[in-house]
Amino acid sequence: MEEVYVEDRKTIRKKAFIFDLDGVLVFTDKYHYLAWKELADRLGIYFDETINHRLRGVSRMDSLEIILERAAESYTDAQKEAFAAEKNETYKNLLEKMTPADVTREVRDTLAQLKSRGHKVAIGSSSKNTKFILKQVDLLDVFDAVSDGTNITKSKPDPEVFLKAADFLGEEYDNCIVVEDAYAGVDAAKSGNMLCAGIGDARGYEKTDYPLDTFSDILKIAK
Ligand code: B16
Ligand code: MG
Repeated sequence: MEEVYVEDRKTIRKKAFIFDLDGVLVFTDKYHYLAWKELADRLGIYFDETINHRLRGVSRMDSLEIILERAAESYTDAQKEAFAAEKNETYKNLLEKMTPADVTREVRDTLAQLKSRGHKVAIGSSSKNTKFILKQVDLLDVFDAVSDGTNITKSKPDPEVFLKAADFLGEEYDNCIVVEDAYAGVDAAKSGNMLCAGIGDARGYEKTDYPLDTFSDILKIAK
């Protein structure tokens, strides 16, 4: 009897959605680029848009390591910490320019629709600036939970950020659908035993369960 009840409850349970931030809800890669470029130029290290693309979904320190691949000298951990802090200062000054107009009507309406259909929604982002960005674009109150770079020890492709988001929501992992734009994020979702919808770069990735042509396509998979 108990087993039937549990099974029934599972089948009627609404999926929860966990959204990556950068590249899905907002587009801050241009600001990351400008901030890393300023640092790289000061250090005399070559940096371009192609290298910047490799930084998508990757943590701040891992991003720095990618940039330093082209450095002529090696740096101490203390110097690397200082470089990352310097970049973040520049980046945060650029983020100050963001306003609610940086989130499309399509994104806002889709999130509202999901919530009105009874789905929980959370953020799963590598960024330590997540709450600052959400505040700038007036999305902070929309989410039931926020898991970000401040509450994890391992960044994507490790699933920790998404597992924490599910824990914060009180959801089982296999009842969550992650929405991602980066390969590292899709890998993280899949190794966390979650379903994954892919937009942008991740749309064509073979590990993506639901390719999205446009953000509102999420409503087609919201059951
Ligand atoms: P921060 P996401 C990621 O955000 C960005 O895609 C990635 O480029 C950045 O290095 C990372 O956040 C860390 O950001 O320096 O602000 O802590 O895509 O996981 O939302
Ligand atoms: Mg992303």
